[in-house]
Amino acid sequence: MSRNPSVLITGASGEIGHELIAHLTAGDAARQVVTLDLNPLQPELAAKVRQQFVGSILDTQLLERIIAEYEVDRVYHLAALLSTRSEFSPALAHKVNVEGALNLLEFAQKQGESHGRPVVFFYPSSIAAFGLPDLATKAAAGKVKEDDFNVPTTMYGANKLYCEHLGRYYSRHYKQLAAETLSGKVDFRCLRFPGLISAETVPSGGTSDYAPEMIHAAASGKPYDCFVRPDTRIPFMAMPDAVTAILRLMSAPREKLTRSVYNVGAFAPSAAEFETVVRAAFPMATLGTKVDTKRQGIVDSWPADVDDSTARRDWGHAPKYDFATSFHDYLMPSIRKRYGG
Ligand code: AKB
Repeated sequence: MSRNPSVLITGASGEIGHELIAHLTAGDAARQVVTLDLNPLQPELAAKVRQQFVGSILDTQLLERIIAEYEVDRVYHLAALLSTRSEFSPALAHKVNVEGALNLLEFAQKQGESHGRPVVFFYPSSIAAFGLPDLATKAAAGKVKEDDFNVPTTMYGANKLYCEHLGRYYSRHYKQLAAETLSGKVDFRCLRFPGLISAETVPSGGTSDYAPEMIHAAASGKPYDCFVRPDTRIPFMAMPDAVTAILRLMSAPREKLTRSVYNVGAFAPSAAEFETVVRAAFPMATLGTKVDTKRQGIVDSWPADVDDSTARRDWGHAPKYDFATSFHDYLMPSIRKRYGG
């Protein structure tokens, strides 16, 4: 039983978890990290963490066991089914994305009541929480603010938007009719991520996956047909900037934060602009377009870009990589090493 302040990361074997573990376990600020995922961590990551639990966020007995063994004061709840997979299994998506998040918020509440300190809780929302009604409105809207167009068209987007409200409830209104004040034990902090691009992992089950899929396919010499139109435009971010944004938000003084949920952006190229830079990097790549009209409809409902001025003002969001440097300085060195060439 370890009563040292610990960090719990759910979905730790996923894209964001992969990079987050490396940051949280490095240097003098290293924290004791405990992970929970359906899939075991890769050995090099497993070696960095205090303990990995292989199991489900729906297993409340397992969560009770973690509460009994660890004193958690930070939760990074990354486990989720992404947008495309959620559309094929909407009831399962609700269980995992909503009931799972509720389980972790209850976990954090119990921990906060037990050790008396607020549990800082990170929750990754998504541009999928937005719903633009048509392409003309999307084009006219440009950079969308957090509170505009909150009408998601996917189960995943509805899950994300509702969990944003759940988190705000636990932070500010939890059991508001109880005799004693029980709210405030969870310090809920949330980022609405754009599409994320990692050099280390290829996402699965997302609808923004066309960009990372194109890059990794070209680098590995595989033909790839992009499933959205060339003019399709949504915001993206390099994975290192996503992790930096998480760490900056989580370490910001609570009094600096004017909201629980923040937009964060970096660059917003069209699919055609992605293809141009991929072709320039991999001239032999076999790239085409084969529009999946249903997945296209999802991406068309997402904003062309986001207004992240509040994040920049409140806690210093400042992505290191723009479109060009994300490709040339971040992706290409790692991808060439990974695939050779
Ligand atoms: C997805 O495509 O579902 C995710 C997202 C944009 O949240 N990458």
